[in-house]
Amino acid sequence: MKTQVAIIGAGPSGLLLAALLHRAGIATVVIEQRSPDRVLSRIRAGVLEQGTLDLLDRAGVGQRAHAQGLVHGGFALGYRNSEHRIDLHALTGGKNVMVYGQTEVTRDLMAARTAAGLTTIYNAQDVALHDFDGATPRVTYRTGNASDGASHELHCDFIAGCDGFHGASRASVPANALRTFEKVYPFGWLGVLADTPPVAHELIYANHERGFALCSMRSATRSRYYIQCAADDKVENWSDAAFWDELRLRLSPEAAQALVTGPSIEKSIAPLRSFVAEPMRFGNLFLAGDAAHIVPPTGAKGLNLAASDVHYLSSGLIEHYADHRAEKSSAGLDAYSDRCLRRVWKAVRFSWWFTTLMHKFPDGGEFAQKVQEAEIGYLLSSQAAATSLAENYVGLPFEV
Ligand code: RFL
Ligand code: PHB
Repeated sequence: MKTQVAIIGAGPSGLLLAALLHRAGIATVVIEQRSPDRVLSRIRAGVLEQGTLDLLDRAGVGQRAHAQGLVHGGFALGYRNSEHRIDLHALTGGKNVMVYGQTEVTRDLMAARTAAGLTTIYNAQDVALHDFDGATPRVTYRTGNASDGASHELHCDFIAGCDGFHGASRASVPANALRTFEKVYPFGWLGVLADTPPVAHELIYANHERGFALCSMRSATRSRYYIQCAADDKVENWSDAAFWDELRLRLSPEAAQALVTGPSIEKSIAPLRSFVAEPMRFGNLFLAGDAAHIVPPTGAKGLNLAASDVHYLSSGLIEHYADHRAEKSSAGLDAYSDRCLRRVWKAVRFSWWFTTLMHKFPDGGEFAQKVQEAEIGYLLSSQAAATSLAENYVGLPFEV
């Protein structure tokens, strides 16, 4: 089999890239390790920046987000028994974010791909990348069951590694060609999804002496809540009742009173880490999204960074294929890694800062605790400090 761009991974990065390239007449094959249901069962991001929404529109898949997504012009910062509103809209000169789940973004992209009759190979096993340092890259994989599955080979011009943090793409780059930077935080997030009305119209990010809590949502009838937990905690340790009790303790009395509880429909623990791999290009292999970088979810930046990588990669590839000269333009592709990394590091900084501000650090000591209190006090009393938070939260601009 032959295509122009082989895309590894059918998460939001891979499917969005495929949709943008399809609009420009570029052929892609998407190869995914899991089943479509498994991909859609992951409950992850909830907040989209305007730039991400613009890209969904450009890919022709933004209609349902506009119809069903919730536009938020602010969020609440919970601290010392009360909530303080951060007015994103006023502080950024009119910008908002949209609350629309990653699962729905993925579902919309999958539906558009199916409607266009394009190939996604699900349940691919032993996905391996070859010869991407030369002009004729290949991807091999197997389909069918483990013992008698059929082997396949896909030839392409470029490979896009969109297969997340644990994928095959970054792992196939020689170690001496890669520099990695990592910070693992000494706690995780325990998340619960429930068919209950959200506690408030906007998100609440709460700093509490018992640990961080976040009240988010998916719709007017579906809530998503998180509480900081120990890094080695297990979901089995948390009954629904224990989760709701702990969440209530970390909210203001008014919010605790307003909280509507119900049975969880999903419960999971996510570790928190910051990670960047540099560069994001190796010959004709390009890494995008979580395959290249991870941020802790506090700043709501992971999916949005994946989208900005895809923006730069799709424009580089479109420019390359649109050029009909024998020596094709590669300016956009050559600039890809540096352009992405400049925006990635700003989001890494912001996500680290907001995580440090809002969580209880088990071995932080009294000095760190005092500095955290002073910083929250500063944020709540200084328009300059709140503006910096708001500008980063709604998303820094893409480079042109
Ligand atoms: P994904 O979503 O991990 O998709 C990668 C896909 O590749 C497949 N795969 C392979 N396919 C073929 N061969 C292999 N060897 C493969 N290995 C893996 C996988 O099955 C999968 O389908 O990466 P992608 O597309 O780069 O998307 C990144 C986002 O998923 C991630 O950054 C966000 O979810 C992060 N995140 C948030 N981001 C935001 O922008 N806003 C948020 O509000 C937000 N909240 C969150 C989050 C992440 C969280 N967790 C669980 C870490 C909240 C949480 C709790
Ligand atoms: C979510 O709704 O899942 C969500 C919202 C904001 C975050 C992280 C996760 O910062």
